[in-house]
Amino acid sequence: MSDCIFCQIIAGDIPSTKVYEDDEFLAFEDVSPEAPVHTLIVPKKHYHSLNDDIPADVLGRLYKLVPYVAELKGVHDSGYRTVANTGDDANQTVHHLHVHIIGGKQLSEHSS
Ligand code: DGP
Repeated sequence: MSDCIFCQIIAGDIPSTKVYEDDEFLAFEDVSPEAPVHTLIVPKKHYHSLNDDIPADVLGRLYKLVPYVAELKGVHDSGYRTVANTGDDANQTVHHLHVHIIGGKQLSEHSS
């Protein structure tokens, strides 16, 4: 989608700091990090959110990437939080499915 920021990042039209890339997914640093590690993983194919009809194998590969990217970022063993905000009440601001990987410090007990 041409008006989607993450599609423009995937296309290389908006610069990003890449952490990982393959044919199907891109991981890059969040522009407004909430913690020392704050990386986003996105499918290159545009889905608005988890509410879309996403094939289970795509979701499976996306979430299988999480510990790999966490390893690349050095938080695999120390721990990290994954967040996939969906819709307005969750403050989803970019309507392209993405998983946040947040870590590198002791996080608050609850996220609400
Ligand atoms: P959310 O939709 O609330 O789950 O989070 C979207 C995240 O995307 C937010 O943490 C900031 C990040 N973000 C927004 N625009 C850009 C951008 O242009 N570049 C990068 N690297 N991150 C962005």
